[in-house]
Amino acid sequence: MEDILSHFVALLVVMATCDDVRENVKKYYGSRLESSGDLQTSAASCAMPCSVPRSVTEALNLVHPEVTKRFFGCGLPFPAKLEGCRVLDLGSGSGRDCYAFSKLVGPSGRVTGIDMTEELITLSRQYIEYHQQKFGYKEPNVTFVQGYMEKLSEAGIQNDSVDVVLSNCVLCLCPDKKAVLQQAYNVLKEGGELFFSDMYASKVVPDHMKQDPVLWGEGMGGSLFWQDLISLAHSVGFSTPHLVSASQIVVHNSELKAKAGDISYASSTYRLFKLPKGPVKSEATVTYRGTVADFPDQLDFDSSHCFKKDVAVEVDGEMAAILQNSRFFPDFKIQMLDKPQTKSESTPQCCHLNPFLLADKLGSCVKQCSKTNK
Ligand SMILES: C[S@@+](CC[C@H](N)C(=O)[O-])C[C@H]1O[C@@H](n2cnc3c(N)ncnc32)[C@H](O)[C@@H]1O
Ligand SMILES: *[C@@H]1O[C@H](CO)[C@@H](O)[C@H](O)[C@H]1NC(C)=O
Ligand SMILES: CC(=O)N[C@H]1CO[C@H](CO)[C@@H](O)[C@@H]1O
Repeated sequence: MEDILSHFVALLVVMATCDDVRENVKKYYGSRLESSGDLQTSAASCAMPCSVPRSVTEALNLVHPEVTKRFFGCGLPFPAKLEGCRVLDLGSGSGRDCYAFSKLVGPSGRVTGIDMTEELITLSRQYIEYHQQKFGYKEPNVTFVQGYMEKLSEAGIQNDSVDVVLSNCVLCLCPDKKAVLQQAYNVLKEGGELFFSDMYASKVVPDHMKQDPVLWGEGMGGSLFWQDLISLAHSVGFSTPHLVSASQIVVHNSELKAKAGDISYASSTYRLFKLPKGPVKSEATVTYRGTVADFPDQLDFDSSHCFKKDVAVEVDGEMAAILQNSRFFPDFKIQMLDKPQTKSESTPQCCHLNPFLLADKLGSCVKQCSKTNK
């Protein structure tokens, strides 16, 4: 492995333009890495949050082993209530998540995976019929498109056409993150969401680390400082990101660890909604009806909102707007309070959105997961 790495580094000159960065990433994932075990961090093995709905585990277990072998994600971007949804997976790779989504959206839903790396698109397409038969569908509901997620309309994805955009460890490889978020926002229908897992840094990653091709390929060079996601999301029109789950990433390779210095990394999943542009949002009292599949007693919406069935709770204006405008609308009784949004919720530190704090809190559970994955 060290051999492959140094050979790989020798092949590359300093990356200066976006195109160079992309070519580097294509090589890294298209031909250098044979399987997830070749990655230099624990990103892929620490992906499992503590409790995963059974339907998700079952869907993942049905995916063909050749597809799963080339899984390079760092999380589990599987929101509740995907049935019937039109979903788009940015940077779909070998297609593991897409095939699991294909099962979860059911025959009336549809899944599009987009990836720029030809080897991976070719690999993912080889298993379309296999999964169609496995899931008992009359026709396949999944397609794989080769293209760039910065240019979704060129790839044939229309504006306002997608219910849920998903992604697993891709934004950290991408130099222009704002462009990607903007594209995701444009193709989403109003009320739709971007639900994605990615790597984040505990502080802004300095430029010299971005120039290092292996650090970039591992996602360590291009990871966003987690707080920067919040301003980026707002700048393209999304609601404030809600933190769903997080775990620490362990860098195994000592050379890379030294290069990272005092920066630590976490893998985390956030959800961001495309809400109608409207007047001031009002707080509300909301009651979960217990109607979302897999969540009869409690809907774990994010790390700070777990809605218990038939228990009325007050939520802030943005959460109220999310429930009112998204696919979760039928699952809640919503009573608007005539109180304008109070400012107290959005402290500048955003502790409730910090993946490093959440990862510490969930620490014992992460250990369990890494044990079962070894
Ligand atoms: C770390 S891998 C993750 C793949 C997949 N999501 C998974 O979980 O296995 C990153 C993927 O993103 C793709 N990718 C990176 N930048 C991209 C871009 N700008 N447009 C499309 N695909 C991109 C790469 O080709 C690679 O397959
Ligand atoms: C999609 O929406 C964006 C933002 O409103 C707009 O700039 C762009 O032209 C639209 N693309 C197409 C193909 O209609
Ligand atoms: C992307 C894709 O092929 N979607 C198909 C999924 O299945 C439905 C119903 O069978 C088709 O209408 C879609 O075209």
